[in-house]
Amino acid sequence: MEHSGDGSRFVLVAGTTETARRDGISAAGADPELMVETPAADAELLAYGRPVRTEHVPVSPSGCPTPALVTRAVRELLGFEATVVDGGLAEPTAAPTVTVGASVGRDIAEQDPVPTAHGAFEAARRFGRKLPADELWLAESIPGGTTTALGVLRALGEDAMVSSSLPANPTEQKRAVVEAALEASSLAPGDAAGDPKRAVRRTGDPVLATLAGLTTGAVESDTPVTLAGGTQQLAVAALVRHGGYEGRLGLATTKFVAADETADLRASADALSVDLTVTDPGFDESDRVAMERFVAGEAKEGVGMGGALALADRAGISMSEVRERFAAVYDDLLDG
Ligand code: AAM
Repeated sequence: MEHSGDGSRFVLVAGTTETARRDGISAAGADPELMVETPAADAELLAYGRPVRTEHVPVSPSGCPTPALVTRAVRELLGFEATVVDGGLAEPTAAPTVTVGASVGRDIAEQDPVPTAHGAFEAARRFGRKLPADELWLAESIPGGTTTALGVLRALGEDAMVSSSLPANPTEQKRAVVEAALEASSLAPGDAAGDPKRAVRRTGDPVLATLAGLTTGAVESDTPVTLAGGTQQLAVAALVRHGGYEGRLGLATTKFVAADETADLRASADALSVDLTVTDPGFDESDRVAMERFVAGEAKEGVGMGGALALADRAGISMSEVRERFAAVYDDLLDG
């Protein structure tokens, strides 16, 4: 693997929320049983390019591969440094991980779903403050994560809507789950404004807590941060803003999220003063099934795909090279 040497470090926070067990809420795995393993497998794909301790390459119920394969393809082309933080994994991973004390998030309609939120936030903050890098690109993998992101946005009083790994966003189901979550914590929308740790503990997930801590720590030591991902990263931005940070925050995502009319990414990014970069891998120029599934609105984003594409673009790597490498990574794993 070549090294770009520009000091960009990619950090994947991988974890779980039992909110993903609800039928029809997520496509970040073939079924709710397999979804439990998705973040552990995504971490291995980023680190090694293949599952090692996990059994499967995550795919959606209709066969869309995990966006981790796109991020991995860019990593093979660029050679950026990558670190995985355990943001509440439910299954073992063979990827080396940094621990911050996060544990599995429970369903947000239960009481106190993320008891490790405060500790994980603070440990991640200390890590983010010291982590050597000229700039950080922060990514996530957590099935059900758009629903918990909605929970956090509502608890903070932000009216942004979230996207989905499914082509048809189950927005009504998400709203109902979030309403139940607020009720279980005796919160009205906006009650946790200015109190990000409370919001993420009561209606969020351990990955959001960890990402918010990492971002807060990084900017405290003047390391620029780009949040790599879609509307879950908007929730991270909201947490960091409600923590009092008013400086620069970047967000890099794919055109699949930007084109999702059930979420209004651009307006929400503006409202949070986030600098938005939208990338287009040109998958519509391919007739490969894996890329067609993304064009059909599946997956859309995840494991920092939009950020990886932005890094490729900045390094002058063409999207056709990225597509070629993605196809090679895919063939090696899923067709071979
Ligand atoms: C992560 N791994 C994935 C994947 N994601 N593997 C396959 N498909 C995906 N979409 P939702 O809230 O609908 O579950 O969407 C969020 C999840 O989808 C996150 O885990 C994100 O990284 C992505």
